[in-house]
Amino acid sequence: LATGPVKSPPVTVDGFVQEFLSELNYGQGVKLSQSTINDQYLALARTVRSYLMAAWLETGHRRRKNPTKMVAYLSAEYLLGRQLGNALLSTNLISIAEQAMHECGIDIAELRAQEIEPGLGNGGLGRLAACFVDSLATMDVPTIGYGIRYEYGIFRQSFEDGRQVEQPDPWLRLGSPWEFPHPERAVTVGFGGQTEESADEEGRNRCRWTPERQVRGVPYHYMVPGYRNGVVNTLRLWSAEAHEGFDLQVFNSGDYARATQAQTVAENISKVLYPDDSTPQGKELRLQQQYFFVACSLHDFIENTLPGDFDLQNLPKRIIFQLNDTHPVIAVPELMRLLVDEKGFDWDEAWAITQQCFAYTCHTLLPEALEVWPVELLGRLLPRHLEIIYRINDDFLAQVREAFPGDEWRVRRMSIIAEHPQRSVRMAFLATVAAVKVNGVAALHSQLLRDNVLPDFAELWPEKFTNVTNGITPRRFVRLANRRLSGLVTEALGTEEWVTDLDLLRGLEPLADDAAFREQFRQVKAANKNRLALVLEGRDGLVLEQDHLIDVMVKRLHEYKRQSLKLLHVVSLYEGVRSGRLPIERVTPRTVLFGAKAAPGYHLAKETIALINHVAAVVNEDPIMQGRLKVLFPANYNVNLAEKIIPAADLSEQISLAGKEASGTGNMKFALNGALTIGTDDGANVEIRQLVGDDNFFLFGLSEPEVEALRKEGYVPSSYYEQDPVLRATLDLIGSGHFTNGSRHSAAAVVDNLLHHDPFMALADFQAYLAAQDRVDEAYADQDAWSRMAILNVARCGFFSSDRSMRDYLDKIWHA
Ligand code: 26Y
Repeated sequence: LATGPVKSPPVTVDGFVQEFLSELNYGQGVKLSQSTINDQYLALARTVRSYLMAAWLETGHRRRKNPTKMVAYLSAEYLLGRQLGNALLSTNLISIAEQAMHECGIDIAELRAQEIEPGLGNGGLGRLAACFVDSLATMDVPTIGYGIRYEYGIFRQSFEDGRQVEQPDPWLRLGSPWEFPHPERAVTVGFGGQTEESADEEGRNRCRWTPERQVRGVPYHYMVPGYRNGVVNTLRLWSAEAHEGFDLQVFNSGDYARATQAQTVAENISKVLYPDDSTPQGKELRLQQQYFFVACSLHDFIENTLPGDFDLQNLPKRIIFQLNDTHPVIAVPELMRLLVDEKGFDWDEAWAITQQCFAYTCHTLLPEALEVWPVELLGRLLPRHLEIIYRINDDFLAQVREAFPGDEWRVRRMSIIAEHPQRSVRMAFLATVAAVKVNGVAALHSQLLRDNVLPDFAELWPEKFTNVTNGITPRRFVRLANRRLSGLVTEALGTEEWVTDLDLLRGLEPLADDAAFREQFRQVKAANKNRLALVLEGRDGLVLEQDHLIDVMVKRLHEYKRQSLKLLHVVSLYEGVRSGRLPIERVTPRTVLFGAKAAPGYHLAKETIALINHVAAVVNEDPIMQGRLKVLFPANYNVNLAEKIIPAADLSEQISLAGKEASGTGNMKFALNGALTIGTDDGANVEIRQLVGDDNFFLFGLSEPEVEALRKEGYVPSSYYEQDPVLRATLDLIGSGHFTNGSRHSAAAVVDNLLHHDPFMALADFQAYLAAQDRVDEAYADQDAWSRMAILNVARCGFFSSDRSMRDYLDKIWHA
């Protein structure tokens, strides 16, 4: 084993060139002169990855020698983003690799652009998992990330006539140099079949599950490098394969389709990421995915990671399984099954162990987003697990009855089994019953989780509930994404330590009052806008006005996030100028940049996308705006585009209805890259505002208690339309078909919904939002004052490092 943290010599440019050429010649089998860009990309990736290999082996070796309590992060999604840049950063090889490629006559930027990002997640939850594993490696916490190696990640979005069209994302088509398959560590997973009881040798009743069919889970390992610390942790993603290839007899008889049918069915399990990130439709395949990866992961940890003679009584001393939302919660009955049915533990012993091995993070507040599985489906797919869930529920409800004698209403409310509208298993309840701790993802969210989502459980077990505010990795989202700001910060602080100790950004505070620093800070932003302009031009043929205020709303498209409110603001400006209400000189030159994917089955979200594109087309073409207002909507927002957009933003739109966004993490990325936030008192916005100060944050809108009060009172959206002439003119212009080629029809879905339903109260917040945007304009007019505010945002947001989130999990939950 190597002794150093990274493969040491040769780290000269010449040495690197030699290694690169050797990878090209002997790894790819091509000469430089004949090589394609993809050959070069693969050779560079392999060269860089070899510098992580020694550290990877060393980390594994060290952990086996000195076993401690590990963290197993169970997540159905990891939205990793491109790997090459991060590998270069963590090995400190950026500059050497750049020079080496230059000597070979290669533009390294072109190679980096060749990489297709693994889009194995939908949005915030998946990206959070990626940030967390980065921090855990950087902090040298023994961690293993478990998940699914989807063959197709989140769909690629394009627009046709402004409407979203989804294409598959074959991210593995050109091969990935970042994954290492380990078929020899494959695991078998069962589905369906029956259970039966029989007596064991000691005459005790034992249950046996005989699955009807089996699937093979093949692990693929990915490196998770720590930042320049010689640590590389493992992300283990499972791929589904047929248990026994195909049926040769049937194949030989000529029925090829039937011969490979079992194979197809098995492979479908890890074929594609579900693109819904809200309503958990009762999709059988999704439940299969969940059980598949969780069963593989538990088996892998217990049989392959623990030593052979390990006494499972001590399991809680060696592992904590963190449940990333309810998606992996079927792990709870699976661990019970392993302990009771396969390892011969008594029920009570097994439950005592299980209850110490799990912790649960909830990421939502929308009741409709809480996963439930119909009993009928669960019983068909996982009959033994359903029995186990019933028994867990019986024991749990007995506990409730004991704590609250005679309160049968409470018992019904708290039952893991819901009876209506159909008998189903409430996965969040199961998770809460099993977990050592239950946490929300921002202070407000954790409070509302206790008060509104799981109040009965919080009453029964107040000490079980806690908060860990989300964070983001400063490596990818500042150091990599914003090299210029990073350089400026390092120069100003005289150290690069901030990359792993983000609280050091506090040292920038005095510089907010330094005119020269403010000027440098503005130059950074200008250069980032320039880079974004080049990206958008090349990728989408869009022209970014670099002297505009860049106003950004990027996130999944959801009614509660209120992209439509942002759109109303845009149209109100345009309508104001057209109607003469608003003198054009009073419009701050502004580009509104949207990025958003809608779940393919989410009608209103897709209509909203189309409407934004229609408005963009008209506003951008109308000479009346004289280049003062532009709307850009590049398709296929993803991690890579985020890394280009966020550093260029002036204004960050975080405008969800208060009480609906659990945390948000984009909000943190913007603030740390020197954008100011216009936002509601929601999710982590609350904490951002507390930290940066009211003067450096544009707050608007109803508070969460006000939302509740208004709802109680009876919310009538049309009354705002009637009372506010600006809102009326704005909605009327959209409704008139002005943006939709005279067709009122295509705007109607959005307008009618706002006027007659508006469950997320966009109209109630409209006036306050416009007033806040006026404050933005006023502040932006004084560039020096604006820069001062932006610098203070950077200086005061060190708290939002995911390193701090990990410390919180370690202290409050894992004790690893
Ligand atoms: C079960 C399936 C339908 C499903 C799939 C994905 C359900 C939910 C999701 C994803 C949810 C998600 O991304 N939630 C976001 O988590 C972030 C990280 O905690 C939060 O910052 C953000 O507010 C929340 O919406």
